[in-house]
Amino acid sequence: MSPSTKKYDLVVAANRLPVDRVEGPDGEVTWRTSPGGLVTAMESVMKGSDGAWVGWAGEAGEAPEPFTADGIRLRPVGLSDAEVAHYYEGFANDTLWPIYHDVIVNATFHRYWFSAYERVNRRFAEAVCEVAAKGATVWVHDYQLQLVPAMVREQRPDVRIGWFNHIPFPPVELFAQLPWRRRVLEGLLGADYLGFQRVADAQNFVRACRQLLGLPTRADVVSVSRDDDARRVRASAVPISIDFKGLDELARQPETEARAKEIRESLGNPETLLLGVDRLDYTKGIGHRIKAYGELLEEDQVAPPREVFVQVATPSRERVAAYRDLRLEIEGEVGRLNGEYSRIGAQAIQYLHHSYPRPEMAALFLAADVLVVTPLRDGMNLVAKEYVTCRHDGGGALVLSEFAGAFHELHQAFICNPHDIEGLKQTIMAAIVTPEKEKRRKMKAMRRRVADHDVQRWAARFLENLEHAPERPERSTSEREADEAHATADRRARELHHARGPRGRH
Ligand code: ADQ
Repeated sequence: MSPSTKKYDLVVAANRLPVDRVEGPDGEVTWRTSPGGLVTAMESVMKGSDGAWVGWAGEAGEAPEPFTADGIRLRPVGLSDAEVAHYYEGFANDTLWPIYHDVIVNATFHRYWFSAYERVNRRFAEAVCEVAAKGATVWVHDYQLQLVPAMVREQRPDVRIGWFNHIPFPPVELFAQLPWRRRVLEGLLGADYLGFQRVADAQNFVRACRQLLGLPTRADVVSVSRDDDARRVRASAVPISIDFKGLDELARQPETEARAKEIRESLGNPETLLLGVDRLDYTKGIGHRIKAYGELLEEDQVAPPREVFVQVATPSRERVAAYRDLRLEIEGEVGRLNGEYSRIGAQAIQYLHHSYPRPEMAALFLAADVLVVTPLRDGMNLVAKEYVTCRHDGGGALVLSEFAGAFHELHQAFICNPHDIEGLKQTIMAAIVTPEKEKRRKMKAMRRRVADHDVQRWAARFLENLEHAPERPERSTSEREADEAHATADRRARELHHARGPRGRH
C-alpha cells in the first residue's frame, strides 16, 4: 500500500508537528525532529504500533505533502496567515490561554476568532479521519483542538478518541465567561476519555458539564445526555512527565559536567547560583520572582558575586500584545536592579532571552544550586522535573509554587505562594541556607518520584485509561432480565430446532 493511502492504528493530533523545518544552504528543505518530551513519549508508544501524527508545520501557507520522519508518518495541516492570527494567536493564546490560567490578564473575545478556531479544528478532524484505520486509537492534544473529538466522532464512530489537556482546566466560574462554552464542552464530550494534569482540573471539567450543560455526572464520569443508555465520558488526572532516563544520561555525560563547571566559573564561582527557566509568559510569575529577589538585594540578604541569579526567558508569542508588554516590564525591572546592585565584573541578575539546545539546558540545571519556579498558574511545569532529573549528584534545591501541577508530586520542594512576596523571599533564603544534608534528602525523594513516573509511564497510563473508558452504563436489572429472557428463548428455539432437525431431514 502506498504511504499516501495507508491507514494508521494510532493517530496523534497536536497543534504542532514534532518537527522543525530546516532549509539547507542551497535551499533544500529537510525536517528535524524536535527533541521535546511529547515526541519522546509518543515514540515510545508509536514504536509498537503503526502511528501517524497530524499537526501544523509551524509556518503559514499551503501544507507540505505528508512525509515520514524518524519512523513517524506526518500529515501536515495548513494554516493561512489569517488563521495563524485568528485561530492560534487569537482564540488559542489570547482567549483560551488567559481564561484557563485564572485570567491573570484579561481574555479577548472576537467572534471571528472563534470562527477560525472552528474551521481549523474541522480541518484537523478531517485529516485525522483520513489517516485513521478502522477502529484506530486517536489521541488529541491540548486546548487548541477542543472541538476535534466531537468532529471526529461525527464522521468516524468506529475510532476510540482520547484528549489530553496540557494546561489547567479552569473553575466553572471562570470558564463560564467564555461565550462559546457550550461548544467547547460538547466538542470535548466527543471523546471517550479526557486526561488532565491534576485531579482538580478533571473535577472542574465535570462540574462545568453538570452546571452549564445540565448533564448527569457521577464521580469522574459524565453522561452525554439524560437518556438512561447515554454514552459516557471519563475525565481523570494523568500528570505528564519527562524522559527521565534520557535526560539523566545526558546530565551524566562528562561534557555536560564540564560545561556546568565552566558556567559557574564564568559567573565568578558564586556560593549560590540561582536559576529561573521559563517561556516568557505572564503565567510563569517571573515578575513576582524578580520583585522578591530585588528586595533581597535591597536588604543585602543576597549580593553578587556571592549570589548570582540567572534568568533564562525563552522568547514566546511575541505577536500577542500581552507578551510584548511583559517583555518590556521584565527587561525594564532587570535593567533597573542591575543598575542598582551589580558591580564591575559581578552582575546581580543575568538575563538571557534565548532558546538553548538540550545539552546546554542540562548543564545549566547541573550548575544551579537553586532553581526558582514561581508560576501563578501552570498545568505541570516540566522545568521543575527536568531540574531534579539533572541533579544525579543529589545536590541542588527546588523552590516551587503551589500553583504548578508539579506541586502535587514534588512534595519535598521548598514550597511558595508567589503572590506572597515576603513568603517568597523567605522561601528563597531557606533554599539557600538549609543544610546540605537536608537538601540532599529532599532531592533524592523528588528524583525517585520523577524516575518512577516518567513520560513513558504517563503515555502508557493515558492509553490504558482510554482503552478501558466506559462506553455505556452498566445495564439495569430490568434490562438484564429482558436480555436473560431473550437468551432463554433463543436457547429453547435452538434446542427445539436441534431436536427436530434430524427428523426433518429424513
Ligand atoms: P510550557 O508552558 O511551555 O508547557 P513547561 O512545562 O515548563 O512549560 O515546558 C517548557 C519546556 O521548554 C521544558 O522542556 C524546558 O526545558 C524547555 N525550555 C524552556 N526554556 C528553554 C530555553 N531557553 N531553551 C530551550 N528549552 C527551553 C505546557 C504547559 C505546562 C506543561 C507542559 C507539558 O504550560 O504546564 O507542563 O505544557 O504538558
